[in-house]
Amino acid sequence: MALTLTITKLTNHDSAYDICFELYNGSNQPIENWRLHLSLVGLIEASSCHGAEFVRQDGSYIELKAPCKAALDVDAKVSFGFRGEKLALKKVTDLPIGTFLTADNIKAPMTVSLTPFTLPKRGEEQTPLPAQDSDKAPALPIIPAPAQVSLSSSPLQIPQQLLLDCGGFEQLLPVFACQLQHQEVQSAAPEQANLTLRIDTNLAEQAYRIEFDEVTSVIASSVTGLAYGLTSLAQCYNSQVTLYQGEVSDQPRFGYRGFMLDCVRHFRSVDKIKQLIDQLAYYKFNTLHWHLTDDEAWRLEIKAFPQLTELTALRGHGQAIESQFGSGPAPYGGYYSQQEVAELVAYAQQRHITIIPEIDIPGHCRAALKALPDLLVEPEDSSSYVSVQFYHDNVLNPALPGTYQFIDAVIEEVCALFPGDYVHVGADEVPKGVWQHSPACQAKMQQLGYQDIRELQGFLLRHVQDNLRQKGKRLLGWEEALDGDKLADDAIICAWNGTKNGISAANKGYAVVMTPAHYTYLDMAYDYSETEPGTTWASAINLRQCYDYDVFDAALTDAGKANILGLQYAIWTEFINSDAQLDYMVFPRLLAGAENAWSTGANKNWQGFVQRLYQQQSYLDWQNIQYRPY
Ligand code: TNX
Repeated sequence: MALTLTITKLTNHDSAYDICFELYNGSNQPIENWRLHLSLVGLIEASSCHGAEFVRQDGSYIELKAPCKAALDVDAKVSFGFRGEKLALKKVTDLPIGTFLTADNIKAPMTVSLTPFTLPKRGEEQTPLPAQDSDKAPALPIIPAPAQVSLSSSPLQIPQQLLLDCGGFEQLLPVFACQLQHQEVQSAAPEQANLTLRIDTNLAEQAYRIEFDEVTSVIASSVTGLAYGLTSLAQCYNSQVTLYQGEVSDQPRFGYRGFMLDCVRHFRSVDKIKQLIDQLAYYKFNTLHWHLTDDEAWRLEIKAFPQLTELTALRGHGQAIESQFGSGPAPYGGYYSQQEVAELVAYAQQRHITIIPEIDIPGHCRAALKALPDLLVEPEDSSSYVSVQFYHDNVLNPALPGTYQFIDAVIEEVCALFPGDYVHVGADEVPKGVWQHSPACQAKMQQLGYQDIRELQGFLLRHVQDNLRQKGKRLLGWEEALDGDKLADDAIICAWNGTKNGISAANKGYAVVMTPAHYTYLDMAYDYSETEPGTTWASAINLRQCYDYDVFDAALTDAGKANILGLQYAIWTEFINSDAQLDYMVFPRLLAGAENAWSTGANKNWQGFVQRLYQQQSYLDWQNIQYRPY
C-alpha cells in the first residue's frame, strides 16, 4: 500500500458540503512538502481549508499543499478538510477522483488511492418498466413510432436473402446492409428483386412509405426518405416479428432531430463517434452537434494556429491544461485532425446526418486562451470572475484585435471543413464580472456608445454572424447568444436552461432548437439515488420523464410553434470517462428522444413504446451498446 486518501467526514447542505480527509503515507519514504491534486465537484472556499493549505482551483482541478511545508513521515497520517460551495456531494460521480501527489523529494507524481466511501443514502429507486408482453406490442417494432400503419392479417415470408432493386440509389445499399442483423442484402435486377426502391415526388422531403408484400417496396421523394424507409424495414427484420401485408406511411414531426456530443471534457475516438452516428441514424436523428472546444481542451486541428491542439489537446500535470475530471497526472486526451473530420463528415453524410461544429465563444475558451495568450489575453485586464464551472480565466476579450484575427481564421477553416449550413458559436455561460476592468473593453464601449457590457458579446457574435453569412452559413448559439441584443434575426437559438427562454425566443420570431436540460440532457442521472451515476443540477430524468417531454408547451403561440425547428438531446461528458459510461447515460433514453423528435403526439404511447423498446433490445445487444438495463 502506498498513499491513500480517505474521506473521514462528509456533511451535505442544500448546495454546499463540508468534507474531511485523511492522507496516509504507506510508502517507504517520508514525503516532504507534499502537494495533493484532485478533481471534485463544488467551489472550494480557500478560507475554509484546515489542516492543509489551499493552492488553487481551476475548474474541477484542486491543488492543496502541506501546512507550513510539513513532511509526512512513513506510516503517518494528516487530516484536513474544507467546504465546497455551489453543489452538494450527493452521488457516486461527485466523489473525488484522479488523486495524485507531488512533493519536493519525489520525481514523478504518485498516485493516491481513494478508500471507497459510502455516500449517505438518498432518493428512491425507479419504478420498473411495465413487463414485456407481446400481446401489448404494437404491430411493428419501429422506434420512432411511424405515423400510420395499416396491415392486413396475411403474414409474409421474410426472405433470408434480400434482393434489392436499388432503382438507381446504389449508395443506400452499404448502410442498409450494415443495419441488418440477420439477413444479407444484395443488389438485384427488377425481375429478381424481392425489395424495391421507388420515387414518388408527391411525398414530403423526409417522408417515406413502405408497402409490405411478396415484393416489398420503399417509396419516397428523396434519397433521405428512402434511407428512412430502409431503416424502418431493417428494424422490422431485426426484431424478427411476424410481418403482414400492408402499408406504413411515415414522416417526421420535426425537421431537426439533433444529438449533441461533448468531446472536450472527455475525448472520444473517431471509431466511437462512427458507432454513435450509426446508432443515431438507426433512430432517424439527422443532426450531430459536435462540441469541439471548451475550457478543458481545443480538439479541432486549426492549421492557422497549430498551438491550439499542440498545447491543449492533452491535459495533465505540468501541461498548459492541468488534470481535469479525474484524468490524473499523465497526458490525457486527443484531437481530431482535419482529415479525420473530413472522414467523419462523409461518414455522417452517408447516413443522412449533418454535423454541426461548435466553436464555443466568448466563454468556455480557457484552452484557446492558454494556447494563444499573446493574441488573446490583455495583460492590463484586472477583471475578476468565476465561471459556472469554476474557471477564472476562460473568456475571450471582444475588444482585442487578436480575438478577431483568431476567430476569423478559425471560422474560415471550420466552414471549409463542415459543408452543412450551420455553425454553432456557443455563447453560453459568460460569467458576471468579466471585461469590467479591461481598458480595451472600456474604450470599445465608449467608441460604440454601449451602456451594458453584454453588448460587447453581442458585437463579437454579430461580427461572426456576418462573416458566416458571407460564407453561406447560418449562426446557431445557445440561448445567451441573444444577450447584448446584436444578432440579426436569422440566428438560431438552442434553448437549454429550462424551456422559458426558448419559448420566448420562438414567440419573438427566432428559429429555435429545444434542448432543455431537465428533459434532454443525458448527463443527468436516471434517478436521485446516490449510486446512480450522473448529475442532477437540472433534474434526474428517468426514461418515462424523458419520454413524456412535449416540445409544444402551452405558452407557445402558433407562430412560435412554427419557429421550433426541432429537438436535441445532449451528452455533456464531465464525468463520462469511458465509452461504456457514455452508452449507459445515452441508452435507452435516446430511443425515447428519437420518438419525441420524430413522432407526433397522437402516435406517442408510453405502453407501446416500452414494448417496442423490448423489441429493440436485440439490436442494442448486437451493437454491443452498454445501455442501462431496463
Ligand atoms: C451546462 S448547456 C453547460 C455545459 C455543461 C453542462 C453540464 C450549456 C450551454 N452549458 O457547459 O457541460 O451544463 O450539464
